[in-house]
Amino acid sequence: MSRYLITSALPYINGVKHLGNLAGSMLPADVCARYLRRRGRDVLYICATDDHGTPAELAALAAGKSVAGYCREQHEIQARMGERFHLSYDIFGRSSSVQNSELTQHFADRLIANGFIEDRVTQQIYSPVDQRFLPDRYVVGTCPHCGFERARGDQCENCTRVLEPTQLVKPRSAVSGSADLEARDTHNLFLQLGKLADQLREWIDSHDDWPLLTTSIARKWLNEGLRERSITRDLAWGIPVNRDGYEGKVFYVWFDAPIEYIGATKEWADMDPGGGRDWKSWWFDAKDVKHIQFMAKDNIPFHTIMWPGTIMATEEPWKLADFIKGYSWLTYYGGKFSTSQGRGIFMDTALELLPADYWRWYLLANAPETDDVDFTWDGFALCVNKELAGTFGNFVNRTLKLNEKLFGTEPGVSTVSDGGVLGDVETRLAMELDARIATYNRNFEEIQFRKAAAELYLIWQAGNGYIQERAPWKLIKESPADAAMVMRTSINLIRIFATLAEPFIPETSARVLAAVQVGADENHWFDENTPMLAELARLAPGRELHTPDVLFPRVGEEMVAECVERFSGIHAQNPSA
Ligand code: B3M
Ligand code: ZN
Repeated sequence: MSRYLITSALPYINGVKHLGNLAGSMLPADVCARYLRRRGRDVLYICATDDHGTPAELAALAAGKSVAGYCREQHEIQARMGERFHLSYDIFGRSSSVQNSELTQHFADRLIANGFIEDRVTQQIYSPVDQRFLPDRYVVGTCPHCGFERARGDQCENCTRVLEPTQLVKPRSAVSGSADLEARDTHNLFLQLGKLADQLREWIDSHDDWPLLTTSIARKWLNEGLRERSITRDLAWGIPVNRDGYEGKVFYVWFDAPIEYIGATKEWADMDPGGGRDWKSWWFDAKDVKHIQFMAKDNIPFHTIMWPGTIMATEEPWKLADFIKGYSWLTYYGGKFSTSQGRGIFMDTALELLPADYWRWYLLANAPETDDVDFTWDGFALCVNKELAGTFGNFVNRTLKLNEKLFGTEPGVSTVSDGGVLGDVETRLAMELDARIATYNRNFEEIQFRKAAAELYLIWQAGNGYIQERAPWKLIKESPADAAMVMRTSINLIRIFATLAEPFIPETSARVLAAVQVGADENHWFDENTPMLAELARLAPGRELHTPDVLFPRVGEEMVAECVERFSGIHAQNPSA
């Protein structure tokens, strides 16, 4: 049986992430990990902060802190935020760890030994006003391809083309805004990606099951021709290059960041006091491992070209991705979520407004899987009010309240009652569940979580349809035994719905299972082979039930209006933040 290695793109260290970051990487990776664990598979879910890069350096400077200290603090903040969103990482590591530093040196050594690295003198932009070399992304100007005026020197955010800062029209420093820039000679290590082009193309071609978004971006890069890419920088913050003549240089953040997938696995192993965790077995010659990566589309070039190219150039059997799931953008009222402009909703403020499950559900049920998806507060309220409050929440609360009314023992407590046998309506319901749950599982296996969420919603709806059709509040007068059976069936549906919902809304799922007193021993997943008719009678008469408070209070018009106003992005900040 395969083991599953799941990674989500590593969030940059500087600042709390916005919902767009969450939607395109950490959240779907979490759902994937949760589903696979429920299926009894051996799963390792890796994430970490991407600690290096100039944004971290500049943010620390602005905060008047040492970069290392700043990163330590920010890591804590992001780790706590992940917990509060119930992201079930096995490790949330740091790319500035010793483990990653050692691995990065190893990778670079292999690349050099295997002849894929060239030392090259280039001209680098130097800013006399800032008294430093400016990394590519800190030179901004007009994109030569699409005319976007705030293109960065490494990549145009608008057309996603990769750039060199010298290609920009009207370049200026992003640090000071100074247009007084000069080119100075420096030398750096360059990875000769061109030598790997055939091997990379073959690898991409061998994965025709990948999303089109992923393969089309990879092919666009291959078709444009792969140029040498520098893997070191003239900077202070980063992993130092341990070679004579490279003093004052560090590895490029995008060189060491993907290596941290492995580095974090080593951090995970090193944290185990028993020493029983074998990090290498997940990555090196790991033929039994299925490696699934999640990321937003701007990260796809690095994961389909640069990172696999680096692995290939080591000529060692490091694990390549088996599946790369890319996501389009979540936009905010048609524009980008912007950290720098404080536009949109960030993980911390989101949780001040509503519990994590509201956000998890919305972001997964509306994931930008093929096209961009636009967040609006109206759209958000409509979705959670209809699907969470009106369907799942409503079914659970209404069923348990009714059971209390019909078979209650004391306020808030009732029992599963005895009497009656499953009839035709229940058989039909079970058949519908059999079919839908098969689809639901297939959606997960195919990494189509948006489709899975849509299916789950239909499953929940079947519950409301059932209780409406059977109307136990009327049935109780004609046939108390049948009413008891319908209520028992509905309570079993609650358990089924909550179990199935766990990958999406784990907090509520646990709450509901606790209300119907389903403990870990009884909490098994439903697969393609589970006969659902038997599951409809699983929770037997006599079980005590606790009616929970309303699971999902509705998001009202007032809150929508307030949020539209509050999160319009008027809080302009320092562009480095
Ligand atoms: N930190 C970019 C991002 O957060 C980058 C991903 C690294 S994955 C190895 O979107
Ligand atoms: Zn452009």
